[in-house]
Amino acid sequence: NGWAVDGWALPDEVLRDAPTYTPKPSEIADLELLLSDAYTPLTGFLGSADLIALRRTGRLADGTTWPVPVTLEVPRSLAEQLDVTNPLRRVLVLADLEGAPIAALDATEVYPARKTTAGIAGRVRRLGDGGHGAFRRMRRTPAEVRETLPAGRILGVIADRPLHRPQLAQIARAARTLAAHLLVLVPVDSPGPDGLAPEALVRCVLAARDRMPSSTIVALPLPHHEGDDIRDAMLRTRVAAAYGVTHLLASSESMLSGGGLRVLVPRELAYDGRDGQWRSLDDIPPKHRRLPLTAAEIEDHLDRGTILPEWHTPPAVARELARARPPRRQRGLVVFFTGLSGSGKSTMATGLADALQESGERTITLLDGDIVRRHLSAGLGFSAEDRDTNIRRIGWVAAEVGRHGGVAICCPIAPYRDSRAAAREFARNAGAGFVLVHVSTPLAECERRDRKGLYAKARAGLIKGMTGIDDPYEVPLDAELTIDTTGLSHGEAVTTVLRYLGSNGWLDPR
Ligand code: PPS
Repeated sequence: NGWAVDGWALPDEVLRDAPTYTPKPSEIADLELLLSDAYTPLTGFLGSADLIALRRTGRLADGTTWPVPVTLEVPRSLAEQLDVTNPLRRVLVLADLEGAPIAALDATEVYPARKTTAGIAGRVRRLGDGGHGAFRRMRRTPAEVRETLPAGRILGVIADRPLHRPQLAQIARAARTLAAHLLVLVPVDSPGPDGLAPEALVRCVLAARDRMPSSTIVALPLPHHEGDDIRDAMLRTRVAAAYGVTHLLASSESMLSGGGLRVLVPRELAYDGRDGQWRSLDDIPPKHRRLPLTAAEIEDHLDRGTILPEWHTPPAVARELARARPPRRQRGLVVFFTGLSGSGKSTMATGLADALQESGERTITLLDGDIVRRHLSAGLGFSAEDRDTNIRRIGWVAAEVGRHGGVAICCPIAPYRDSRAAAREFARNAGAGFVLVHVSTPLAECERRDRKGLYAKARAGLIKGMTGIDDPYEVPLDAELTIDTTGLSHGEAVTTVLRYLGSNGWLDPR
């Protein structure tokens, strides 16, 4: 088996002629971990026999325990280009988001996955030099890391959130008790649970470094596998073990020992007001005891722009966090109006933009329907696919505005939940806020207004696919604000939005 050894022969023509595919981000993260051997003993994406065995028994077909399905799904049309019986025609090149090759996959099985996709199983081998990207130098393979670790116990910490004093105290205690070297693994796959960009998380962890015992810090893409936190936790444990961790500080209760590694559930610590030390809750009389801030309390400090208190967070960490999550009144924001044609979204969006231009507190980009369809989405029509593309484009541009601290105001019909969810996700990944305003004016009222005469035409059958008449509008279930403009004046509708933004900290209080 030429694959297992470094000298897997891959003639240049095979690579040149092989189809190229860019997997989705979580699959790329899996791929990186496969290539670095962090998923040992896995060497590639799983096939149907392993997936069936895994579902039934929690083990692969050969009996190896393994927590999560590690799979690759591609469009069926692409899978059809591969011939798994021919070693020269079964190679698929996997590329990053920019199209640069990351790996070659030697497909040994193609199996049906969803309606329009197929799963591809097979070993992977790295192509190229491992790529670039922020903090790339911190992305080291398990073998590289293990080589630099001292002999003896290795205390592992998975830092998917910044480390504040309570966590730092737990780490210091555990390292002291075990006489262990510390290995901090920082997941940098996607924004963490609190919406912090991966680079910002790394900066926050590095900012706490001088408060830790002697340590090794490694960044790695730990993907999230949908719908199963326990199995994800088990996978994290496996990966930590591959990196040489002997004792892992649990970051969630679902972490279990296994794979030759012990999971330590740390004691709950509190701040002792008498001497400023962090110690076990039970050792501090209640009136001197301060509990660690919850994630929500930390978020709230950041949203308001109040400095995290020094008893809780080292100032260097607080500074990095404040830079990464500026107060809401300065943070980028996407205000996304959705609703039927004639519901009043454009009018409200324009009114909001005008009000903010007048106060001068924010820079505004108005992504108005007309402008968008004339420039950004020129050539798109009103098919389901075109509408989806239109909304994703708007969402992407809006998120970029938000990334740079601006306010983007959008007002397309945006009839589909999935496209709106994508827009929300873009904003989140850019570190911007997202406020969905459902302009819920009923169809009857929109039709009565019928400023452009489109409803009349649609009723007469002169135009097809009019939203609300013969094309669906999926009512949002996740709107931050719902406004029916029936009987509301222009000013009242805009004031409602301004009040919402003001009372949630996105604007100076009004
Ligand atoms: S979408 O679905 O979000 O991509 O639509 P959007 O970009 O907002 O464009 C909606 C405007 O295009 C006009 N128009 C139609 N709307 C709905 N259905 C059909 N078939 C259609 N054909 C043209 C309509 O004037 C919409 O403008 P607004 O401002 O919403 O009234």
